[in-house]
Amino acid sequence: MPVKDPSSFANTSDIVTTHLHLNWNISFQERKIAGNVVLDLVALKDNVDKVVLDTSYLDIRAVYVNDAEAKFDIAERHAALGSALTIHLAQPVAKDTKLKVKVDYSTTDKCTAVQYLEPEQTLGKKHPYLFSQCQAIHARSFAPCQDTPGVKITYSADVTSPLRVLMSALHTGHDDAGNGLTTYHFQQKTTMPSYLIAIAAGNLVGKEIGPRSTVWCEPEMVDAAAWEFEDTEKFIATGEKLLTPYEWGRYDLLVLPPSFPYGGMENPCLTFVTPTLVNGDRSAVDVVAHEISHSWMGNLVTTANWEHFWLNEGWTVFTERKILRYLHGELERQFSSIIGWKALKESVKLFGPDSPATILKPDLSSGIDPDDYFSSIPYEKGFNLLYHIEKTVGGPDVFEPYMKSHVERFASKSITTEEWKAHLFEYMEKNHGQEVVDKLKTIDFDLWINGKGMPPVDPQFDTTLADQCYALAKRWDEARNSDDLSGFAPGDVEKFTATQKLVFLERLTDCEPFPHHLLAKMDELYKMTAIRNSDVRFRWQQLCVLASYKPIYPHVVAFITEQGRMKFVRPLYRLLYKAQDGAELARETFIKHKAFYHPIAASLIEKDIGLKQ
Ligand SMILES: *[C@@H]1O[C@H](CO)[C@@H](O)[C@H](O)[C@H]1NC(C)=O
Ligand SMILES: CC(=O)N[C@H]1CO[C@H](CO)[C@@H](O)[C@@H]1O
Ligand SMILES: [Zn+2]
Repeated sequence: MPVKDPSSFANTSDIVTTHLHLNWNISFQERKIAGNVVLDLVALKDNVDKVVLDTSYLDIRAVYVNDAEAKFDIAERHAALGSALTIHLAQPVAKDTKLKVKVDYSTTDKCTAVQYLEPEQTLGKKHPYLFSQCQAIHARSFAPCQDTPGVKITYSADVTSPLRVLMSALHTGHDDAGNGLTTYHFQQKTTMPSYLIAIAAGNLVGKEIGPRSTVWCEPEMVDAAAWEFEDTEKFIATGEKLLTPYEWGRYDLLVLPPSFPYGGMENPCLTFVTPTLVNGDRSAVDVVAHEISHSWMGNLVTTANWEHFWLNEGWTVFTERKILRYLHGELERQFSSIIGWKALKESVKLFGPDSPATILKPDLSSGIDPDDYFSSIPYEKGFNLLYHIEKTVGGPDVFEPYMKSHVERFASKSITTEEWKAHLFEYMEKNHGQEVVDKLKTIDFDLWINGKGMPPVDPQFDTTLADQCYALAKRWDEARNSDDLSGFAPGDVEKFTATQKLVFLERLTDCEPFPHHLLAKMDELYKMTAIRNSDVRFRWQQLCVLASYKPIYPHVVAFITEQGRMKFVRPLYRLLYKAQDGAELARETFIKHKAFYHPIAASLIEKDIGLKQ
């Protein structure tokens, strides 16, 4: 029986979904999806007299149970969680009874899962586009369902659209539906949580990049994207070596339009990625290593509810850095971990070290929107806990076989932190005996899992690859008290990789805000404003806005209105809002471009700059 999910109304302790089928008609003109969902359910106990589903801003027309029209009611909306749809069964059913529930409905203009783009917002400018993002609790706004990661389902879909449709499933064929429409058929045979249902439709073309991988995007970008992501198969093969055979058949990538709010989303068979990764230098493909790692961590072994989200993300970051280690060595893993630590420090600072949002396993029972707690904390505090365990139990030789056992033990399940920990102890005792269990017991798990603020242990990562970046940052920090800048030259950063530039800038943002003449000099010598790598561009703009350096403001406005990745736009909006003469500019920019952003991003930015509570 699934554990209670504070972010869902579904009565999953009574009855659970096993399969979900979507019959959808897409209308770009009306900006809606209309059709029905068919749920296969099975009762877990006797005397079940209703089915409660999650919905959000849906227009529900009729409900059928085993083909007979059924009574239903829709509860008043909960601000974050949406409206419970209660379907009354004509007769109570006994344990193990199977039911087919069909709901006729359509989405509305308030749908938070789907963003519709006008042709002008796409690369080709000729066709509209739509894409979904369901994590954490938005699947309920495009289909009534038991919207909890505690329930794992297979799914299928028949989607009729004037433009090509892709989903997080295998494409099994398509038929001409007349009037210039095509019906696309999909099937996902591996069980997965509802938040991984995903769709995109638009002028999409594919280019093969590996034996099981195709890159999809608008034709204007497909060659650049195929080149950027050429290493995809290497990452998958490394994941398989480390863990278990890849289960999902295909691993395709979809490069989204610029308003996609995340770096990537691990939708099965079809990872969604931001176009900000396509830099022409393969410098940001670690996001692909991350999304591939989700094929095991998150998609196969899934969090039971959003309080244990770190089991998805902490484990995925840990696996992603293992892939880095296999391909580029331990020093690269350490370097990447240093960058993660910095992101963690910033998140803790943003929420405040005493904020409940800094807890690895936060309490969501008050009905808070899980999106409000989204940050680096589950990713990096989670990573650091696993890294600390790895060091404590004897390093990779002991830990890597355990990772595999974790996947084998929990594949196709949804688990809690407590279940994870019990298996960890069980595994170590069985394979390494009391000595290693005693080592594990030296770890203060309660403090790691339930404590606020930074992790209780400083990881002391190896700084070999960071030292040059730190040394250069130190020279600039010291130059603030000197008139002589002749010691700096373009050659200082000539041999730096994009990541080293990033770490150099990150170090500078830890210093006091810089005097403007130093920022001007740095830009003149290192051409910082012109760098296209999005992470480096972001850090440079952050450094300048922290110092209220006004020449950067127009570049910031350009960057936050040409892409909508929350990792970049949210901190820049917040900083601009606080910077000298920046508050008006931040608000004006947002109001003018609100329609550009994905609904999830827009709602959070509004909170960031005080336009909404
Ligand atoms: C989709 O639209 C067509 C044409 O209007 C209609 O016949 C069909 O029933 C619709 N499908 C669904 C699932 O609503
Ligand atoms: C999660 C869950 O099971 N919720 C509810 C489903 O309905 C029963 C009976 O009304 C409740 O007791 C559950 O709490
Ligand atoms: Zn992730």
